[in-house]
Amino acid sequence: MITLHGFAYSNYYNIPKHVLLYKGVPFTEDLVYGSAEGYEQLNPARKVPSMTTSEGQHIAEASVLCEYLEDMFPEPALLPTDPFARSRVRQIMRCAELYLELPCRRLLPFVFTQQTPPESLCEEVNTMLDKGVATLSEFCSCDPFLTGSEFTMADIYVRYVLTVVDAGAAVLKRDIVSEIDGLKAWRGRLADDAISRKIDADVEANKEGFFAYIASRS
Ligand SMILES: N[C@@H](CCC(=O)N[C@@H](CS)C(=O)NCC(=O)O)C(=O)O
Repeated sequence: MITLHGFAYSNYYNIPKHVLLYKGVPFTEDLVYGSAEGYEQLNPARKVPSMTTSEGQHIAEASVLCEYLEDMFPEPALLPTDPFARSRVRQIMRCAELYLELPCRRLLPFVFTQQTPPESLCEEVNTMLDKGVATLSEFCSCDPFLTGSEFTMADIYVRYVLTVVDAGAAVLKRDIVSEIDGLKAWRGRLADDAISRKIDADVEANKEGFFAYIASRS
């Protein structure tokens, strides 16, 4: 059986977890933080999530896990069959990560410590966020799903990307979700789903443990 390693407070962990639940693939969860002894054998980069396949192979990187799961368990599909449509799903995922998640992640230390980030960092992050907003505004119809009528991997990916975006962009007094037409309503629709509700409940249940872990490391 597949084992998903990581912790529920991680937005990246929740991406393959949502995919596994959506596809109905049986899996077990291994609650572990990246600094745990031996974790480097699962992922040398010590990032969460990682996954162990039924054959005992280890894989890491959230988007790579998603692609693996799509290859291994094609139904229900999370990628369209048309190559261009598939590339659009991947482009949304990539741009949401590069231009929204990763820049906002740079602000998390300031969120956690309630300190003001340097102006130069804010400017860099704002520039990247503008690129992300432009891309998602251009390519997401949000009607009802990001790319239109089909629910895809992009819907899952962006849902969890946005948790870090909310936290980071708040420091800049930006509400990225409101800057992209239709995204707020799309987000509400997705949240009102049994899998999303389960994952959100698991996040809440791990909150105390996660902050205790962070405190133990500082
Ligand atoms: N590129 C990685 C990023 C994963 C990532 O940043 N995970 C965070 C938790 S949300 C982590 O492991 N942080 C620990 C660290 O950076 O040491 C992926 O797509 O899986």
